[in-house]
Amino acid sequence: MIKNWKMLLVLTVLGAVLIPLHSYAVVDSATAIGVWLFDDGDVSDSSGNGNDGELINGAEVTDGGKWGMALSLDGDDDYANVGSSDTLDSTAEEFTGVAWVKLERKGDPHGACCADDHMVIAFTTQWNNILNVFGPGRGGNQGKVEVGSRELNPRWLFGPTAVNDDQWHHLAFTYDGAKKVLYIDGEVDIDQDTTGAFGVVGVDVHLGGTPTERQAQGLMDEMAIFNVPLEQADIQNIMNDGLGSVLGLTPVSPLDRLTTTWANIKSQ
Ligand SMILES: [Ca+2]
Ligand SMILES: [Ca+2]
Repeated sequence: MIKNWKMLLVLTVLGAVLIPLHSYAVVDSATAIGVWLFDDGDVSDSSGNGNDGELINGAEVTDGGKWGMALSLDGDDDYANVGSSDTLDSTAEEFTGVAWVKLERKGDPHGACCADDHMVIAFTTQWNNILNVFGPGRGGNQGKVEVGSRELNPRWLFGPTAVNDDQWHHLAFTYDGAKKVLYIDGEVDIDQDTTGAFGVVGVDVHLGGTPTERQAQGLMDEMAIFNVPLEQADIQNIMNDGLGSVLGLTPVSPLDRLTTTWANIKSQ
């Protein structure tokens, strides 16, 4: 009886181990310009492009991420500065920015409408290629997500869904030269006809805030920038399986997993 039970468990585990392998590396990792997983306790770039970031004003990398560790931000002055690089420069018409966010509801606004927003990804300081969550200065629109860029027409737009509920939400902003699309938790929140090319050369990339305003309050994880517009299915794969798996950055040997699993079963 016990033997049968163990065999059933082994077969179940075999299936669970082998079937997900098909979902690995479904997005071409060469299209990822910067990938920040925070799992090494810092803002190192896993894309291979060397776009490592620096923690500013006390920003930390902590446990409690959506996957492993995450960027932790105090809502006061924290952010991460990735800086600029040849690979981050863009004069093209294609872009994707993705992030998991777990944002708190901020208190009373301190300054102008936008100063208390939660910036997620931005090429600042001219509000290029932004993924931004509205703060208390936005009144009834607090918590809604804004995407866009100064060079585009129209420039920016926010959608109907609020995300500042201290729960994890997956955000993705894509632009393909004809439309800008915002996905929240894998579903379309904005789909707007848009034209224009990016003109961000030598512009610093900031995560979780900017040097002067819009410093987010909460956690961010699995952040990345791509030089292509990802499809909805890609976004959903990233959300469900994690960037490391979808980009093939964290390959797991099935043999290692089986050996470990079998050892665990035998020891019971
Ligand atoms: Ca601080
Ligand atoms: Ca992480």
